[in-house]
Amino acid sequence: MRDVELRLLSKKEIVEVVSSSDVVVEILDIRVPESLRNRFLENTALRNRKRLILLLNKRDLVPRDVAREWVEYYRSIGLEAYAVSILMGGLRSFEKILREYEGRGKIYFSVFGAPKVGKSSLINYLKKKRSAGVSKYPGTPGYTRHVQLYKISPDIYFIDTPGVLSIEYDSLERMIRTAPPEKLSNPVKIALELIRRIQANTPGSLEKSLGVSSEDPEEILREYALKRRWFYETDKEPNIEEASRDIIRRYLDGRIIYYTRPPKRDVDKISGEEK
Ligand SMILES: Nc1nc2c(ncn2[C@@H]2O[C@H](COP(=O)(O)OP(=O)(O)OP(=O)(O)O)[C@@H](O)[C@H]2O)c(=O)[nH]1
Ligand SMILES: [Mg+2]
Repeated sequence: MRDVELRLLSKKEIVEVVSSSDVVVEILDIRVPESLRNRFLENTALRNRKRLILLLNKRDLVPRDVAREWVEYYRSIGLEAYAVSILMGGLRSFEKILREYEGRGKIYFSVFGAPKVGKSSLINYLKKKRSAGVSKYPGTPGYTRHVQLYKISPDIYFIDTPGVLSIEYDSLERMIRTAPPEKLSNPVKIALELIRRIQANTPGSLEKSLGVSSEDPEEILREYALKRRWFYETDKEPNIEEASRDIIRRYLDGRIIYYTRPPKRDVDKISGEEK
């Protein structure tokens, strides 16, 4: 059932699009960037000596210091990263990069990212901003026929990929992002794990966002269903499935405050001790 409509990029397609581009943009959700990184894409870009840019999007959903910590973290491991908010038009750093390339001949940017990180929003934003130069060319030599090319200025082209990146290392994010909440077959199990993560990373958030006071994840689901007056028709018990779907939806659209922080680098560890 799941995954039917989702078109995942194959490794072959990733390699093809990366080879056809000069700059590779990987969009991540700044709330959970590590869960959504795609190492295959990053390695392919770096191995092919392409400029790799991480756009940590949805900056508006996290506190300023958290955004800064993530940017510093990625820079500390040698990656070029910027915190942006495509929705709010907060893209100054990225637009500066685009300007660097103006007038230097044709340049191709490709945009990748897991589902719902903001890939289409970025392309739409850039197209609108430069509406005078917008045109769309389906398929050009070297790309798969589904790849689309957008011209956003006389020299700058964006390659829009026909699918999304697979989420390699986080099965919870994979489940949440590959089907709409109403189609999930096990929403309760997913919501319970999500609640545990929210409690561990942003304590106090569920109380604030949902108005629940329970601590136990299953109790939270019951309490929230009661509060919203969602009951099963059969036995009139609180409908925890509906509550689960609602919580998943609220996480996706940012109505629940939830974000992670970068791993702390262990300063006490003697360097070279572990590899
Ligand atoms: N809060 C916030 N939401 C954003 C931002 N950028 C995009 N979104 C929202 O994130 C959702 C997904 O955006 P899309 O542009 O459709 O994401 P996508 O990566 O193209 O998604 P798929 O095509 O499904 O893979 C939309 O509801 C956007 O409005 C942002 O900077 N902040
Ligand atoms: Mg899209």
